[in-house]
Amino acid sequence: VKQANTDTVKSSKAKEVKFLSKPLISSIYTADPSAHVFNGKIYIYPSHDINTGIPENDNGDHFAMRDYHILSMDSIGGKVTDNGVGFDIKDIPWAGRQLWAPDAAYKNGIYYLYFPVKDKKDVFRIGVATSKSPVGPFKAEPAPIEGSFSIDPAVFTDTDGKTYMYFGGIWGGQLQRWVSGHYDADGSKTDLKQDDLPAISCKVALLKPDMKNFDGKVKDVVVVDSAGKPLLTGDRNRRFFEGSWMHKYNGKYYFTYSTGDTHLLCYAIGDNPLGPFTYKGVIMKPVQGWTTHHSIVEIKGKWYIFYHDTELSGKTYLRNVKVVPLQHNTDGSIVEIDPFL
Ligand code: FUB
Repeated sequence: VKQANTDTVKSSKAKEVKFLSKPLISSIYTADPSAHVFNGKIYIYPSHDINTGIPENDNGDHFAMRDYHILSMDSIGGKVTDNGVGFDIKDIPWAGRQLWAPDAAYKNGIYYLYFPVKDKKDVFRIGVATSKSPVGPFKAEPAPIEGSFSIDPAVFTDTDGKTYMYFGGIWGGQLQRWVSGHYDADGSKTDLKQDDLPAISCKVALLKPDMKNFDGKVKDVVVVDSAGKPLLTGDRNRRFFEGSWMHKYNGKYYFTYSTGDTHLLCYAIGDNPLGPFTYKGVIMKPVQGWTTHHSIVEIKGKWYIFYHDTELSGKTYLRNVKVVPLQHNTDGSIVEIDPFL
């Protein structure tokens, strides 16, 4: 995530346009919506944006979120309930600052909340917390998931019961600082100036059956072009930046992600959850606001994309979540969405 604020320009322009969809909730600011259906009900696990007064910078310091409110609704278009604080940074023993985009999963009567937060050395790690209720309160494990780093966990359970975590984000999400396999505190702030190298990949790890540990090594999620070549760093309209998600449709694995500084949501298709994935196209054009982050979920036989923009505030760090239908064509391609009418 980067904080260059282009919102001022975009928000004044946005006053003249209509948005495709309305914010799901306006009493608090929410972002990065990870949506799931648990027991027939829709639950949304978003970031909870707050105004901290911290000046904007390229590391995203002003995204200094401190808790999560889990939202729920019985159906798309129905009443949205804010279930209050379900998890608080003060209850994470190892946390320093910046509680960013979460995800959740359910297994055997337990709900798992996965969250990225900077540790006390200012390094992003991913933690897990559990609850018997989908809306919390969640209790954090005493330490981050061993071997985890960076941001934006997205947890996918395949039809064979195996669960994978996709994670990572470059620039403010620090992924570029892990290319050696270890954290480089003095490493680059961005992926720029290395345009001819393969793009930095999103990461994926199989989760152990306990849902709290990685099973084996973290692997690269490689996105290739139609010729089978990995996308390059300079290919900024297509390369992975942050905010990944996985859904399975007609036996194919759809890896979707944000291109960050070019503000697109893209998709790439593979034959197995570990990839490689072949780049296919854009699923959503830029929204109002710098960041773009989504989840895709099937609800009662129809597919939806949850995302955020800055309609309510016009400020890049005070976002609001939305939902619109997502359409797969018969050939497996996805219909590109324009978030403005
Ligand atoms: O909400 C903080 C960060 O902004 C997320 O982790 C990124 O995906 C971007 O949406």
